[in-house]
Amino acid sequence: MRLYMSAPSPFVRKCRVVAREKGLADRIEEVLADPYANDPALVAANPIVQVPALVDDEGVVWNDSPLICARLDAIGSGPRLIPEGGEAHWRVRRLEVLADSALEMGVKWILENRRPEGERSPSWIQRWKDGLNRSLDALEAWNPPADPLDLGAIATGCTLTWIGFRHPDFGWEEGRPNLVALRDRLEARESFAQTRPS
Ligand SMILES: N[C@@H](CCC(=O)N[C@@H](CS)C(=O)NCC(=O)O)C(=O)O
Repeated sequence: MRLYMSAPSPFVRKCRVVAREKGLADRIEEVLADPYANDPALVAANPIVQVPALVDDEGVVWNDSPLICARLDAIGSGPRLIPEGGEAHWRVRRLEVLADSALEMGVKWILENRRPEGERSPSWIQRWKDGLNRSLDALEAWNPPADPLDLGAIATGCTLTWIGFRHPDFGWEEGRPNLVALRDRLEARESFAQTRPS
């Protein structure tokens, strides 16, 4: 399999962590591709021109980190990161959506800042910041467990580290001790240590 990736992408990181946790790292070739430069290999593989994109051994393209992570969870070994049934299944998926949505707001904030001077919208930036703060408060109240590991916690960990990486002055840790503890426990895992954003 081939995973198109960029080193800083938190959505990519979710997939790389899952690949390692599920014993699939040796079966996946990680290929660097810059979506914003319309990397030709990525354009050819993925019509959406986003990373992550997974091309499996049959040449089938899998887009979007939730779908890719679910696929890797299904075909890999070890305990399921998305419980297969019952309320536990939906809890993990809801948590993943909340963590990914927080991340999306952090990404929109970055992209708005990358617009040329004069095209940036302070009101949109404020909206993304407020949304990010509210989502992080919801995650803090949720207080996801790090053990047993699941995809909701992985998504939350990837979001937290990326927010600190891209928005170092935002100070997300302030008043969120549960999330700080979760981040620290997850980052101590080998799968997280091998995939830190750079
Ligand atoms: N919902 C997607 C989001 C992926 C995403 O936003 N990737 C960014 C990099 S972090 C990207 O490729 N952006 C290029 C673009 O949107 O043109 C997922 O979960 O995989």
